[in-house]
Amino acid sequence: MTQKISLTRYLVEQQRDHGHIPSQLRLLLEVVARCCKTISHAVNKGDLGDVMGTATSENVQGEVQKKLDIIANDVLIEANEWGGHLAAMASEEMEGIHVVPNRYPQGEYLLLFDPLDGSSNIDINVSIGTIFSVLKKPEDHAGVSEKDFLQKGTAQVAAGYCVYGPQTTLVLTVGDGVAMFTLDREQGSFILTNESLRIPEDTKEFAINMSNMRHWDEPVKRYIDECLAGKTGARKKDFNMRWVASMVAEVHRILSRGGVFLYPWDKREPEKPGKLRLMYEANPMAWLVEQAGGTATNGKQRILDIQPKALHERVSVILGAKNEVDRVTSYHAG
Ligand code: AHM
Ligand code: MG
Repeated sequence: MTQKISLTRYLVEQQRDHGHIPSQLRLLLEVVARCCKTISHAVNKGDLGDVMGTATSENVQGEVQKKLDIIANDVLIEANEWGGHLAAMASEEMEGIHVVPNRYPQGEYLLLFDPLDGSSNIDINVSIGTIFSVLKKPEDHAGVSEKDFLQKGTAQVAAGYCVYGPQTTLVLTVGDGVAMFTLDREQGSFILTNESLRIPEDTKEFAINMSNMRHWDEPVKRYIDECLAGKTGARKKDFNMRWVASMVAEVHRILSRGGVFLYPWDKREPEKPGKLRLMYEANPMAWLVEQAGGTATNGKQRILDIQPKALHERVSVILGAKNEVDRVTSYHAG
C-alpha cells in the first residue's frame, strides 16, 4: 500500500530537505489548516446548523455579511491568536488589522485572509473557500501597524487556499511549487494528493463574468471576442467557458486542468481598479499560479510586483495559462 503523507509530514520533510519552513511557519500553516477543517465542518452542516443566511452587519467593503463569513473569520482569529507565531492578522471582514493581544507572545509573521470567498454561493451549495497569505513582519521596529502589511506579493513566504466543494482540498505554496492535500474525513487530516500542480501554457477554457461585457475595456473585449469567434476567428480554435463566481473554485479548476481567469477593471466603478482585493485574494492566487508555471497580471503589470497602498486595495486580475495571460496583457500594451 502506498504510504499516505499528511500535511504535517510534508511540512517537516520540506523543511528537512529545503529549509524554507521554519517551525513557527509550520505551526502557522498547521493552525490555518485546522481552521479550514473547522470551517469545512460548519459549511457542511448547511441548514442543519445555525450557519446559513445573512447576518445583520456589513463588512468594510459595504457588502452584507453572511453568517458563515463571520463564523469563518472568528475561527481564524481565535485559533491564530495564542500560538506565538503571529504579530497580527488582516481580513476581508475587518476594517483594521487585528494585533495579537498583549497576553500572548508576539511572533514574526503576519497573516492575511479572505475567510470565506465566494459568499454569494454559500446558500446555494456551490464551492466556496478560504484564501490566505503569509508575510514576515519587518524587523526594523517594535510593535506592528497596518503599514507593515503593505508589502508586495513577492514578499509572501506562504500562500494558499482551501476549497469547500465535493471534496475539501487545501492547496499550498511556500515558494517551491504547489502542493495539494485532500481532507480525509475519517482520519481528520489533510493528505498529500498532488505534490506538484502545473498549469499548461495553452488552454481552450476561459472564465469571466460575461454579464459585465458592456462595461469592459477594449483589450478585454477584443480578447473575449476572439475566443468567442472560435475556429473560424483569429484564434482558429473553439473555446469553452466556465464561471463559478468563487475565485477559489476558478483557480482550483485552473490548477487542476488549466484555463484562464479574468476579473478585469470595468466601467461600472471606474475609480476602482477592479473588484477583487490585492492583498488577500489576488496576491496569494497570483503566487500559486506562478509557482505552477502560469502568469498573473493586472493587464499592465505583474500582480506580485504591485506596491500596495492600502489593506483593502482592489486590483484587476488576469491569471492562468501563460500564453493566454501574455496575450491579454499584450492587448493592453497595444
Ligand atoms: P467575495 O470575496 O465577497 O466572495 O467576492 C469575491 C468573489 C470572487 O470569488 C468571484 O470571482 C467574484 O467575487 C464573483 O463576482 P460576480 O458576482 O461578478 O460573479
Ligand atoms: Mg473574496
